[in-house]
Amino acid sequence: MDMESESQQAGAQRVPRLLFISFFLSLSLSTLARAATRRHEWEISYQFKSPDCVRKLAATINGQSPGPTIRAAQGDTVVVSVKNSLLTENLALHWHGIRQIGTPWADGTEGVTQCPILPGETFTYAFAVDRPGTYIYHAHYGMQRSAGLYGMIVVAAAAPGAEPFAYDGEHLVLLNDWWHNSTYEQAAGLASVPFVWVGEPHSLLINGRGRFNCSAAVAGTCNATLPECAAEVFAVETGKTYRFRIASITSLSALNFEIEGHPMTVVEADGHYVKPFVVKNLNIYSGETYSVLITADQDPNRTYWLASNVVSRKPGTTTGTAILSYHGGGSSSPPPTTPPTGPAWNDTMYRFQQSVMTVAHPAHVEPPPAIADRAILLLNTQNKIDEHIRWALNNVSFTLPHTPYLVAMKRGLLGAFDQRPPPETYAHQGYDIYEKPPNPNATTSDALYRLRFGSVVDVVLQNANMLDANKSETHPWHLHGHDFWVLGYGIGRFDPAVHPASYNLKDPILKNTVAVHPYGWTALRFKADNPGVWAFHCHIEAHFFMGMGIVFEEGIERVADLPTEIMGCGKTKGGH
Ligand SMILES: *[C@@H]1O[C@H](CO)[C@@H](O)[C@H](O)[C@H]1NC(C)=O
Ligand SMILES: *[C@@H]1O[C@H](CO)[C@@H](O)[C@H](O)[C@H]1NC(C)=O
Ligand SMILES: *[C@@H]1O[C@H](CO)[C@@H](O)[C@H](O)[C@H]1NC(C)=O
Ligand SMILES: *[C@@H]1O[C@H](CO)[C@@H](O)[C@H](O)[C@H]1NC(C)=O
Ligand SMILES: *[C@@H]1O[C@H](CO)[C@@H](O)[C@H](O)[C@H]1NC(C)=O
Ligand SMILES: *[C@@H]1O[C@H](CO)[C@@H](O)[C@H](O)[C@H]1NC(C)=O
Ligand SMILES: *[C@@H]1O[C@H](CO)[C@@H](O)[C@H](O)[C@H]1NC(C)=O
Ligand SMILES: *[C@@H]1O[C@H](CO)[C@@H](O)[C@H](O)[C@H]1NC(C)=O
Ligand SMILES: [Cu+2]
Repeated sequence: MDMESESQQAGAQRVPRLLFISFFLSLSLSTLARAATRRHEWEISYQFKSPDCVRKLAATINGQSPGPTIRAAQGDTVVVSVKNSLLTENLALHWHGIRQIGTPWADGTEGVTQCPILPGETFTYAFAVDRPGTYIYHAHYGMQRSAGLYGMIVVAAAAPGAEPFAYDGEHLVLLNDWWHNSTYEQAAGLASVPFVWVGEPHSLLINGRGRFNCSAAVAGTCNATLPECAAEVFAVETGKTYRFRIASITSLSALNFEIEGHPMTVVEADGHYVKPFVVKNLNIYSGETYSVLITADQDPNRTYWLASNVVSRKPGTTTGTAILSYHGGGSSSPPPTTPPTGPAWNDTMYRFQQSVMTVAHPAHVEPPPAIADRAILLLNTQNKIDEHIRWALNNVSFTLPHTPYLVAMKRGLLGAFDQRPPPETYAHQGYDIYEKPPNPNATTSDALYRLRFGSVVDVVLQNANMLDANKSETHPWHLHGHDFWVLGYGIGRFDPAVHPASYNLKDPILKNTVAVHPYGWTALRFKADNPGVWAFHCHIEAHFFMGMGIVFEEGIERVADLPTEIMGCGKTKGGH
């Protein structure tokens, strides 16, 4: 049961004691006085689902995929007890966009912050939601997220009127892509020689609903009249303004989202208020969230499409659709038009411009530190290791250790991972980002970047050509444990002697996920002020699986005693 309950500091004894005490210390008394605790009890199991009318096993939360929405208010504590009933599969759940200040063990990143939750076990996550905004949760173990384990977190502002915009009603839009192949099939393909690629998604889902053409499905697996795969209907009333909270949890696809006939004013990105701008449609990358406002000012006697289209890769998937319905949702008839098809999939500059336009709301600017203590330049390349296709950063393709870094570092288990520091930079002057990698060979490593506590760190992500000629993809990079300022974007080769002069230090947006455009670069800055160990990786499920990530450590000595619940795998004794 998803027994959500609120209690004013009641029931603390139900949280594992260690988790709670450490967590308690990190909260101020004034916050405690008014904060509520939002409790959820989740059971994770495989069930037959037909999200796009085709029957497939999906990993569900209390029988649902997407899982239940977590609703809380700023300053609340969220407690989710997760029972793994997957029978033969481990599990970990990540709270995407929640910084886990004081609770680094609750980040839910298998191999980084915890051991996996074993079948039959229950693990309790407890963390504060310290900022209002739109967030996501999802599995963070293997490619489990693409099996359907995901949902939304909505944190309301603590005080009414605290937000720099107003609206009459709210809707949630959770975008995803979906395959009929199992995650095991997909992962085995990625790790095979020769490489087997699953291809473009079979469908695009909006709030877990899509539509596959049954005549193309295996006989007996597809039923187009199932209520489960009927398009979601979003109800509006004439003259009112609605906030749509939009999140993308795609495994692969960059998406463009449009509400036919209703321009959108972008007001929030990843939990931060945006200097409002109006778009006909919104580009959204995996791991990003936005809030947009629309006004219901069109002919109420017909319905309108909500449409999700693949961009950045040559699309092979039908538009994902839902329906906007006036008169409070009176009609669910399909609109009389064809669904919007979005911009040209290869129009990089169209997407680039929206990225550049996303800056902080004038009344909510948090200026970044003027200079950084350290700059890390990361060249993103596709490589080969022992004939396997991998992704690498500065020639290093990431692998997760068996002992979570948080445990290994706190307990001094030096043999648990590669102790050599990974490369800070690459030969940027001589590297032609438009050519196939001259030497595609790379190495694998589980080394991590150790950051001085409190230091200011710049990261520049440089995109490049893949193993195939004339090909460079968009990568949405996500940082755990922090938000970063987005200082700048470019297309072409980043030059550390030139481009930092053009950084936006005036009103950059803070985000937790950002796009690196094809053949482009993106520059970020963050403060290493959250004690813990934090993953930073491409949010494309296949890319992270193939090594596209790194890990940061900061202030490990300041992390409180770890809960034993996160331990029990890998090395448990010190030495080499
Ligand atoms: C996905 O499933 C289809 C149909 O069963 C199969 O032909 C294809 O090889 C599978 N792809 C992968 C990567 O396993
Ligand atoms: C479904 O596929 C069949 C066969 O390929 C095609 O004739 C039909 O037009 C398709 N239907 C839709 C709604 O796209
Ligand atoms: C398809 O689903 C509908 C609605 O649940 C059901 O009435 C119908 O029997 C199903 N068709 C088949 C062939 O299973
Ligand atoms: C919608 O339908 C109602 C009732 O038929 C009619 O009075 C109204 O004028 C129509 N509105 C528009 C914009 O066509
Ligand atoms: C996009 O691809 C089409 C062909 O598919 C080509 O005609 C067009 O020039 C391309 N546009 C851009 C911006 O590259
Ligand atoms: C990667 O390693 C190769 C040698 O194996 C070297 O030639 C190349 O310059 C390195 N690339 C980067 C980006 O460091
Ligand atoms: C890359 O590695 C392969 C085999 O591992 C080797 O045959 C090849 O010569 C290497 N390429 C370069 C340019 O060193
Ligand atoms: C890549 O692009 C260049 C320049 O646009 C062109 O000359 C070349 O033929 C292309 N190569 C391939 C394999 O498409
Ligand atoms: Cu990627």
